[in-house]
Amino acid sequence: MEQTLILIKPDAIEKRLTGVILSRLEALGLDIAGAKVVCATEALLREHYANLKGTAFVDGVVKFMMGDYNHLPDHRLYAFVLRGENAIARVRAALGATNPEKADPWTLRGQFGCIKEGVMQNAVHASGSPQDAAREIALWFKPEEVLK
Ligand code: IDP
Ligand code: MG
Repeated sequence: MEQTLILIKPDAIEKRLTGVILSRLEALGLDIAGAKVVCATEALLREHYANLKGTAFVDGVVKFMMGDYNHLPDHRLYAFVLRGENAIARVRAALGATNPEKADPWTLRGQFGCIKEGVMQNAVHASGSPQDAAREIALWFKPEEVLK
């Protein structure tokens, strides 16, 4: 059984899409094994996106993830651990491509994402590999916050 980290991003929170996104992922047969509201610090986000270090867009991504491009009263993100057979690949397929303008129209990013001010506002994060999932779940959740 695989686990994957999901983050509902500020654009989706602002548009009140959290329930829609979760329900689409639950419909894949995945279970919620962890759930929390997180006011992410810049340090946490830079650690989460360590693979983007040195790119021209990392600062914009971090600002976006802190809600700077949306109308939110705080830095909240909604974090989930979902689990199920082949959860990582199946959730990524449901999300679609990173660039919402290139994502297939039946995917979450294709339907709900957009590019604004040069920043990809792509609604939801999901781990890309088992190694990423393990690293990201440990970053966002304490062990006792995730069902065994
Ligand atoms: P992913 O979210 O599909 O796994 P990553 O390559 O891990 O994509 O990049 C993380 C996030 O950084 C993306 O979701 C997107 O918000 C942003 N990003 C990725 N590539 C670009 C780019 O070329 N320009 C602007 N933002 C990008
Ligand atoms: Mg990624």
